[in-house]
Amino acid sequence: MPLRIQSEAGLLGSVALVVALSLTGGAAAQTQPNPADVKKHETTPGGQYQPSLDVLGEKAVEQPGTKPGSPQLSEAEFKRANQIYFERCAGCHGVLRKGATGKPLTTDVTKKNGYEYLRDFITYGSPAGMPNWGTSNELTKDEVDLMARYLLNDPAQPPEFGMAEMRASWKVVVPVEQRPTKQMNKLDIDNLFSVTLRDTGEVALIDGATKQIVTRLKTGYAVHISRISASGRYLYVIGRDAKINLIDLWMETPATVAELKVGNEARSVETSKYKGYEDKYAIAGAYWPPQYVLMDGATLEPLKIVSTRGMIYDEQTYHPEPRVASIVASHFKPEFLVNVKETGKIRLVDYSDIKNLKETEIEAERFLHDGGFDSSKRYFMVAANARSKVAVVDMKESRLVKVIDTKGQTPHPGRGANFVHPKYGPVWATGHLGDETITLIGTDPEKHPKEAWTVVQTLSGQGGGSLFLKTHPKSHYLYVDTTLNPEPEIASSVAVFDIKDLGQDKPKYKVLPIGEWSGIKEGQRRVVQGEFNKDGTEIWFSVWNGKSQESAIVVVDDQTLKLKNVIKDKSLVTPTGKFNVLNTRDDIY
Ligand code: DHE
Repeated sequence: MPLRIQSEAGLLGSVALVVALSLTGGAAAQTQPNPADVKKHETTPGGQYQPSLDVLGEKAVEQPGTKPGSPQLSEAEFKRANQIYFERCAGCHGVLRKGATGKPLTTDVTKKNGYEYLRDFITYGSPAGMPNWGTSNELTKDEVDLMARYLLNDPAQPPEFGMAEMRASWKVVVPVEQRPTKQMNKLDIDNLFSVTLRDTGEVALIDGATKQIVTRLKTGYAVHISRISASGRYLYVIGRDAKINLIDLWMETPATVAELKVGNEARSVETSKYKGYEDKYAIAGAYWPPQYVLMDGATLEPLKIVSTRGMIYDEQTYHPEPRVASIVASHFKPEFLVNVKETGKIRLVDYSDIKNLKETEIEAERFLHDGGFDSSKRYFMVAANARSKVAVVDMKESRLVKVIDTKGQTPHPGRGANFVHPKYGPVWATGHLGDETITLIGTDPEKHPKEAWTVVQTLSGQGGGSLFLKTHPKSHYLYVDTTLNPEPEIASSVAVFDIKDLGQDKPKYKVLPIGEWSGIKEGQRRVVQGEFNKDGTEIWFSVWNGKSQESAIVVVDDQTLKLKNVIKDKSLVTPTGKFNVLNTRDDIY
């Protein structure tokens, strides 16, 4: 009997997208299927770019009892399987296995499908996005077997993280009254870059003019992003372990002045920017537990925790673990905009009265992820990535403007890129993980009402796997990375479009071989996230290599598109995101 491997939709949902792999052996014995069919099941860049909840995987959780008929796992096997589940599977299938971008893996579903079905599905993956864990050798045969058995048992319940845990983690390293009252160093703070050193759990502060590393600071595990307070004095850095470091840039040598953990897994942090509330509050969003936390801006004292559990915006069914994705601070009102991924709701949190907290809940689209403002900062554009849509919110009127189909697959804008198009006026741009499309959306309802909130143009870049694109008000170039493209040459270079030429048919781009310019010969040399200096005259790219390999930051002259500097240092391990103080503070992108 031939063994059949189904796509995710076919296996666990109702849509029958069945891909038969012509196997000759019996169902229990695995033999080699047709290589062309295996190829079809290989993971795409979008499939690879899913949350890995490593920190949660490390947490000790109670092993649920084995139900009659379910395979028994030893304590060691359960621990290992649980760790693999959180690192590899929970990002899509949910911490509680109730489904997110991937289908549910609760036992009512897994038991119906059975051990062999699960084993083969994990081995080969599916064209619908399930990675081919076995054939890619990411999991061994034994690990695949273990995971299939683990999934036939009830899910584990990871711990909550409430006020008691938060306060226990809270440290004020330097009390406010002992901090400087003026800037004590000679740094040009506006031109500092906070650089994520992902795998060492540090940020490096690099001077934008001299390109010297001012200092390196220990932060949370697999540190993720940096944000800057409205005054430019405080830097907030969050790690994937939900640890926030508050760094005072006024100190003689900038250092951490407070720390807090807001959960077990988190990705986003932001600070109040509305007039009268500068540096007053901070907010962080967690993946687990699903919640956001309002904090005192100068000490990180946790003030209020708000759960994001609730109903999915359209189906109105309960979701037990909707993660908090990007957060931005409004320039129009004392509000934070919080994107709740799985429920597809955007919550505008009014921080003017935290005791009597008011929220405006906007129905947007599921799988909200990253986004940024338009150039007027009145509108916020956020990608609902797994739905290939962008939702637009009017920050002045606190309402949804529109949900737009991006005409590409899996948009990933970072904060996006704003510029004035020669034909269509002001636009905001996003690249895509799933294909080469770069989508330009009109953002000026006053002077360009016909173009506003429609896709005015799509450009073709180097390929899929794009994470970030960037320009600057003073630049006439649009830079697009392709970090996760499977072709090494494409992943290690960026495409540059001349904005002046975008009125032509099929605009062409130049390729900057950033990886080659870095002089690094080993490794994958993935090029990621362009960031401008404060004057908008140069753009910095990270050359992101393995932890034990050499990495670098390559600086490009924006006028000439020529190499300007290569920043290398033994301590620059896995640099990824770079956050220029001025551009991050003022939302210039
Ligand atoms: Fe990020 C932003 C989530 C993997 C570098 N990333 C964001 C934001 C979210 C997010 C929700 C928006 C924050 C905001 O604006 O408030 N990132 C996730 C994930 O869930 C994911 C896919 C997997 C995971 O387990 O974390 C993930 N991110 C990565 C990386 O692998 C990257 C490329 C390298 C790294 O350092 O981890 C990466 N993410 C970034 C960067 C930003 C970001 C540089 C901010 C971009 C900006 O211009 O502001």
